Amino acid sequence: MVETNTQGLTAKEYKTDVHPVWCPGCGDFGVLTCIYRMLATKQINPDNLVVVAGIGCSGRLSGYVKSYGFHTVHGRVLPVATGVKTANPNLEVLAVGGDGDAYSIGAGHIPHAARRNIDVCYIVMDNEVYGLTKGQGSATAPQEFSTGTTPYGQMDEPLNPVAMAIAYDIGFVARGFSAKPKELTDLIIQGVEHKGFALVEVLSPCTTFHDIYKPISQRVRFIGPEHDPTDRLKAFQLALERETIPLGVIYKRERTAFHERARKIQEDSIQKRGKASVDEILSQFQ
Ligand SMILES: Cc1ncc(C[n+]2csc(CCOP(=O)(O)OP(=O)(O)O)c2C)c(N)n1
Ligand code: SF4
Repeated sequence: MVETNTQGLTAKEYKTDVHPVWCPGCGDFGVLTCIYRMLATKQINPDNLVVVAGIGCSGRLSGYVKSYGFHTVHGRVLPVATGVKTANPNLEVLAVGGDGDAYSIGAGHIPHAARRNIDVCYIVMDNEVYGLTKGQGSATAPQEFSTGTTPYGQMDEPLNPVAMAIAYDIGFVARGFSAKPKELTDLIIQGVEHKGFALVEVLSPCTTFHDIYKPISQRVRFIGPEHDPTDRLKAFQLALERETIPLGVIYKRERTAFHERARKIQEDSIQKRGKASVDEILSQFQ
């Protein structure tokens, strides 16, 4: 059980002294605000919180939250978050990063985090571009998006992260929009409360290299109460929708988390073979 505090911290009190270096209007500001609000709502003790961040503009986020932080190498958020949570399951572990970090270089880690069902909420700030390196197309960039390195548009088709997440059977899959902070805060709260791996895919536009606020705002819609997120086929239908961009909890499945299974295996093996020190185990191989 993750420890909470009773000190009544406000959202503002989760800010650090480091001022965000993001460009004016960057969607990541909205995501950061929602994270502060989630932390205040849940009264998470900063001493008990670890924010693991990828590389990119979005990766700066770990420096802005009063917590332990780990600014990893590019695309390695999930392995680090898995290690932190497994070593100390009492910690609340938030993983954050961009679409380049998550769905390009780091994409290979997602199915395994899903299989293991690590108890980590992963917030991906998807701006369809590599912001930090000045605007190359990422794995979610639409084909018509031309950049300095791809002046005739993207050669590859974009990934659909929500469909991919449902296919990998991630236990909590939601999509939010940085310009809808009330709803996004609620999604992040639900993602953190989910006991297992949660992916909150956030449309978080890059105002400098790929400003898609307007077209996104015109297409988003909130999923109604008629949607049953435990229905995987219906979840796929929402993920594949093209006319609009559905926002909300798209897919849910409860199952045992990785650290719980690891503990069970540990207990079973102690019961079967007894406790031994590392030295005693190593001595068997000498
Ligand atoms: C191994 C490695 N390859 C490439 C880079 C260069 N690099 C830094 S950030 C980045 C992409 C960032 O894009 P994204 O994850 O979408 O984050 P954003 O800046 O858009 O928030 C790349 C390719 C790197 N730092 N490390
Ligand atoms: S370059 Fe784009 S993603 Fe990076 S801080 Fe500026 S607006 Fe945000």
